[in-house]
Amino acid sequence: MKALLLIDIQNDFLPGGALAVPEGDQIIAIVNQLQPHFDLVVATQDWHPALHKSFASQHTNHQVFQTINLNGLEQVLWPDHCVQGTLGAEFSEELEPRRIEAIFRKGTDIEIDSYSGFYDNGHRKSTGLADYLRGKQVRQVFVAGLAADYCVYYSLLDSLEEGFKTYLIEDATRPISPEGFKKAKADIHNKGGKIIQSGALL
Ligand code: VGL
Ligand code: ZN
Repeated sequence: MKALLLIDIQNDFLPGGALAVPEGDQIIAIVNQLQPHFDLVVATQDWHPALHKSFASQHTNHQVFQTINLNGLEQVLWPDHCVQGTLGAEFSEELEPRRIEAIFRKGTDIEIDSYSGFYDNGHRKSTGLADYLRGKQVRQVFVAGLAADYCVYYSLLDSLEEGFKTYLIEDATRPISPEGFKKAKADIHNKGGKIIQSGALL
């Protein structure tokens, strides 16, 4: 079975949002076109408590996009984003919701960030996504969404590590930093992931 994994297509990651990814809105039409071509569509939702420690606002004398050590892990400090229950945390209204069979929320623990849809950044806690996919007989995981160099990238790494044949749909993602995305793609390729375009699936 083939699954389409939609990462964090939420208002705060779209133009006008709190942590807007440049051109993030341009992936949505492609994602909607792709959905009927999969056996299973699953989404992740970045879902932070208001006082999450990945937010620069929770650290005095620190700026947004600075890096700190948070409980032993390197942590980029983000603007407040995807706060539970806010409009910014909602999926884009343009995203077709009807084929999404399950939503995996992440970033809910105030003390640790979670880029991947599978595990937190310390690999301490699982979201259950890998077992869910295995339970549905999924062998191939195709990843799209935002942001290419953070949550999409870390989800791809975990998907590979969990043994799924893993694909990045390149034109169905956008990065925060183009340089970061370049490195991420090289890493994914080196670890056995495939980088494809949506046209190959339509
Ligand atoms: C993300 C930074 C912080 C993402 C989430 O979805 O890529 N990036 N939280
Ligand atoms: Zn976040």
